[in-house]
Amino acid sequence: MTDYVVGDIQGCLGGLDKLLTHIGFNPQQDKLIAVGDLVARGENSLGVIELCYSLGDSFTSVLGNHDLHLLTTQAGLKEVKPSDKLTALLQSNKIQQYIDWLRQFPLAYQYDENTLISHAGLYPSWSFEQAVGYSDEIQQLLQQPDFAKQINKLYGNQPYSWHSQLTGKSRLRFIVNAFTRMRYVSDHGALDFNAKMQPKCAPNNIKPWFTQYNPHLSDQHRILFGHWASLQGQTHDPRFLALDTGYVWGNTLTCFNLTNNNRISISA
Ligand SMILES: [Mn+2]
Repeated sequence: MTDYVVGDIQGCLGGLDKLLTHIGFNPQQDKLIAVGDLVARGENSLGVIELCYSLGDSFTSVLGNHDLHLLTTQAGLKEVKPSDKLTALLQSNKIQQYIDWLRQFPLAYQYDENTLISHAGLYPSWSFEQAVGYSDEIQQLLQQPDFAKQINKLYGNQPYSWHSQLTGKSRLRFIVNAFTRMRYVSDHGALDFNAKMQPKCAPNNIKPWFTQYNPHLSDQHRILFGHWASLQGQTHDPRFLALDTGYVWGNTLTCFNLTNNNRISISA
């Protein structure tokens, strides 16, 4: 009975297969939790979705920016980008079933009292409880019949900072951006969507979200996230576990064993 969290798979079926074999994953006993970005860019997004779907209750995920993009693309609200290599998935006769399966996943998943999983991380002024509540707001939206239209309205960068008084579209847009697109945050709490470099190359006015002080976190907390391949799995703080190690770019696919705290990576 082992629970694993896997980094960004991004359509890399070969990598996922290899990793599951390597860890001896047994869907009768073990559980796989993905940090999102299941699809896009890799060679077989359809195969990844088929495999994860087939795991039934042994699989769960949080949604990443590419997963949300799939929902709006499938609804015809966004152009299909050839570089995403989503054609086979979009043409699958089970696509509707897969979309309905994806849209039941949250943006943030609290695994236990001290462990939170989301695609991009935890906005520095949010507690776990707040994060889960904000994630629920989006999950409710994803249950609406016109979910794709609603999600499509949330594309955009503003507002850059969070206030608890935010309402309507601005509030929901910030929540989606914090959970699926965040990397750097300014000292005033503003998200920076342009910077994707390694922290040692970053300008002084922005810091990785996980180095900005969060008053709600203690040494016991841990946050598992993906989305940021240029970190190469390094945050230099044991509370923050960066699991996107860029398999789709020829590097490694990483998973974290929540039972014994081991990190396992396989090479592309
Ligand atoms: Mn991402």
